Amino acid sequence: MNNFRTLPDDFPKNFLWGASTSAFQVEGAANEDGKGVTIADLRSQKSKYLDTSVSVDHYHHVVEDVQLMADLGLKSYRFSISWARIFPHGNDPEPNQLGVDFYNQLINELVKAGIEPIVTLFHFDCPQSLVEQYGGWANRQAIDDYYHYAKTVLELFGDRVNYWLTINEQSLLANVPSMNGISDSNRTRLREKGENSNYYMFLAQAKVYKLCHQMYPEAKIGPAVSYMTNFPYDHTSANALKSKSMEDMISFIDMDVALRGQLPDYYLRYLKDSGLQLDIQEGDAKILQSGRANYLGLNWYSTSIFKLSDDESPKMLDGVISNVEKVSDDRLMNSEWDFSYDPVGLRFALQKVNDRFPNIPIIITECGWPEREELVDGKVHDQKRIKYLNGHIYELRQAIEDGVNVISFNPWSFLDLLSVNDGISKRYGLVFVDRDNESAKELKRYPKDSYYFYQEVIRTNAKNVTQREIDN
Ligand code: BGP
Repeated sequence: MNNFRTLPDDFPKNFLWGASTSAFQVEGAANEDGKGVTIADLRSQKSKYLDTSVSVDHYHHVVEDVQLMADLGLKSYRFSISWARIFPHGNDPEPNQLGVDFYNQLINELVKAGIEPIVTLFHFDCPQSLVEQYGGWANRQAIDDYYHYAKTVLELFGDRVNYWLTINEQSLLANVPSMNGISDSNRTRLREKGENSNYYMFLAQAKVYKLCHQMYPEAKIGPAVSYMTNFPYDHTSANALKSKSMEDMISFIDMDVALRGQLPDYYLRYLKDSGLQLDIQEGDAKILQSGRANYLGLNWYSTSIFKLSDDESPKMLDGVISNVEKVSDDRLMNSEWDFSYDPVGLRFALQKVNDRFPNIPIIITECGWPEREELVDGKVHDQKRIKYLNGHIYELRQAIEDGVNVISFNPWSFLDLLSVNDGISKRYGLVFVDRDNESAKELKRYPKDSYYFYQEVIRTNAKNVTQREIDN
């Protein structure tokens, strides 16, 4: 008798081909229908590009946008709920009905079109009021307020949502505390606040994992983790170790806590070496242990090469990563924004995750290629994005055939949107939105060439992706 499992030989029939966005990056209507101000709103106002007030106005184009998704053939759509649209101050006694109505409309339109909603609860947009009230995530109180918000959202929409993501790219929020509205003039105190916000976010999520399993035993819930695959500059052990420890601190930490229910040793060592104290209280360990994720969302874009540097000043994030220098590799196709095209890196990354957590279900929650683009006669010939998609889908199939349990692929982004720091000229969309940093114009939507390429991927379950490389 053969007891070995049979490896899959292609994408499964029920594979969820999707696309991804987040609330503040697409919705607009930042001050409409009772929504409260968020940190993302304030950060965008300080940017030299455009702010969140209109963005690409998905709030008022929701029916049209879901129709475009349906025409594309999407099986899933990953988006986020704006906490401050549900609770304008983050912790109001009652939810804001108009905000609830908006997400009901969106979710109902998706369900009607046969598109599975994949919902992120918190994507870089902490309600500003929580920062004013008590310092936001730098305070333990945020655990209860996030829990209350998540519970409300699970109650409101859980009958139609099977996939939940608790926090998007927590490690980024922890290491760049200003993204959560956390500040301090003293650098060490700022890092300590950042690490405590990290700890509180772990505790808050553990409580929400547990709650979700109780409320909806069939649902899947997990973190959306930023996964940058790092390669050492050379084969010296010192560079290899540095590159590994960066991956641990930026990516695996969020997976390890979510799936193993405890703080990993490499993180405790980092805290000790940096002289940073966590606000650990009795009962915390039990909370982390008793609430675990049951799948992973991975945001994966590209690979990077790092080299140890003699310069002590932090070269990456806000202090965690020091003595390191990013080295560009001219052998790869690079974008203006320092993204490299390295699809085999995705397969490699997925194998590593699967080695660490065998057979864990994985959703690729982001993966995408930025370009400056212009509309010519109503068309956008985004050949590089097609090359990017083709290469990554090709390698995704390899990973699935390796035995990695990938169940869904959601490229970033469904439509052009507000990038975190670079306005709308850094476009990722399958659908072009006719606006620029200066003017909202008419916000008309135009499917790009990549939209039609991806439509064929979905229609054929990727049978059109036969070559590792296509020309750009
Ligand atoms: C991820 C974020 C997204 C998205 C993407 C692209 O880190 O989860 O929100 O913006 O990166 O980054 P950027 O907007 O900086 O180009």
